[in-house]
Amino acid sequence: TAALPQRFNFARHILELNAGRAEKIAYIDDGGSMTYGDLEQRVRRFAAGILASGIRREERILLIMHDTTDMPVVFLGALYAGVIPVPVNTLLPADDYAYMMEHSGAKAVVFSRPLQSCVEEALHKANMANMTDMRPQLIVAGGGEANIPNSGMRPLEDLLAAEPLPVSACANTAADDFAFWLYSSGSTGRPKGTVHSHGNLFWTAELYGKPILGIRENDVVFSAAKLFFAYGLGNGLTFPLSVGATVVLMAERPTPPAVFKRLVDHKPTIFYGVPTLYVAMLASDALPKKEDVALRVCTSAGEALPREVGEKFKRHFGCDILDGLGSTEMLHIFISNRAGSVRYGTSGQPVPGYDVELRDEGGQRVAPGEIGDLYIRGPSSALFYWCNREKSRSTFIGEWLRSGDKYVVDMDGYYCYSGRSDDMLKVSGQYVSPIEIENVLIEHPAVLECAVVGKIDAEGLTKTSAYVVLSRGQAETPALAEELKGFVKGKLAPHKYPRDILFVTELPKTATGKIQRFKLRALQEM
Ligand code: 3SK
Repeated sequence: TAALPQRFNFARHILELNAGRAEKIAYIDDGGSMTYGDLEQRVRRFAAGILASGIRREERILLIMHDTTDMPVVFLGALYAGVIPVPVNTLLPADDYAYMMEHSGAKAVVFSRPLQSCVEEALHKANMANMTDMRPQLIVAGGGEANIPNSGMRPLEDLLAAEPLPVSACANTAADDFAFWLYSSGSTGRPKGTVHSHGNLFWTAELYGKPILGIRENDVVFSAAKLFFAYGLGNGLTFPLSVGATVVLMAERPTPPAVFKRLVDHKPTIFYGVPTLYVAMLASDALPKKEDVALRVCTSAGEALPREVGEKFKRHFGCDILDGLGSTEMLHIFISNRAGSVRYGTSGQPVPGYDVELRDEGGQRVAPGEIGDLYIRGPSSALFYWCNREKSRSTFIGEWLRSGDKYVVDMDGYYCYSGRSDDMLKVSGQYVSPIEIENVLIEHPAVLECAVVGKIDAEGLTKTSAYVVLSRGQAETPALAEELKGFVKGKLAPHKYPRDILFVTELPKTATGKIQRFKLRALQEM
């Protein structure tokens, strides 16, 4: 493995590494392509532009950006300047952005033009719209009408008109300096600002991208997971740019037809997906033939890939899906299957460079075949959660990180998912807190009490169900069930609404009134 110097700026490292590839295409998006030469110029221009806007080193900028060529330019440009990019999910409601603006103290928000009204609503909710001292600068990406008079909004192209920041002015960061944040969800409370260093990006490429994925210069990669996810960031930025490969980006939602179009038109050799998408792809009449794509290897993460899904995909395309386990806190995958030794239905074996332990409640290691809490140690671990000492202390324990997952390991060292230690659910590869959904449902006047649990569907994937006790006089109707789903959809990110609403007359509870979710889960299996 390569060594990491003490002074290290990941963006500078990437630009230097690809200095001999000026003519090679780095990114292809829906509107065109960008060479490595263009990437270098635009990264350095953005770095100069953001510093000229008065944003200083270590100040945060929120990125609410679709996957277009602007996204890697802004992310790497911020790193180059020593400014901290905080990419966030583009599907969140304004409430979440308002929280993130306040919590991060963002000095600027760079957003894709279609998200403008949501960003403006968030500023109002955060009470920042008219507060000139706190209001972040607004930078809009994606062309269209440029300077909107008196709006306080600037087009990204304005910043990109700056002279490139000289290499000598690139932020002389340490490998351990704060580089960027990603927000990670928890079962209670607000998302946690997970602080990562420049070195962490380097290590995910060295430990997973190159040796496990086997990514190389002549690969063309396409990730259904967007760049704002830790999974997508490694897939579509860290790994390909660490070897000079080409990346296909897609701004729209990753539906099977949208994915098929990219697989056929651009012939990626590496595709990164999540289990729900693989299931939907395999069920589609429009699934391309093996001869129409050029896949060499695929990956899956986010939730466990059901064995049948992996096997069916392999039969159809003749190409393995490497299922793995990663986390926002570890930045990418630390347990993975690998080519030549895939065992479908497992997350694979620890990635060399990471240590994994399964422990019982007393902190002792459990034997193979027994379920334990998963702890990980490795060089890409986040530094801490911003402004959240309690959660930082209970997650980052010395050199180890408590993942919150339960796992079992077999005698051959393959790890198999056995559920969460808390009540969190993973739906479509994203964490969903049942408590967050319950808190919304309970706001509806028809709902007296409720509890949300996960249900494994026929494909082996988790879907959410809400058990609802109605207020007196409310009739249990299919229309009310749909209304409740719509009510949640209107207030939370789209992946969070419960797929089933089940009306009950009471919820099972302990003597002290705690809802017994395990009883509801058992009901689901009957
Ligand atoms: O969910 C996962 O398995 C994952 C994988 C890679 C990076 C980040 C995450 C959360």
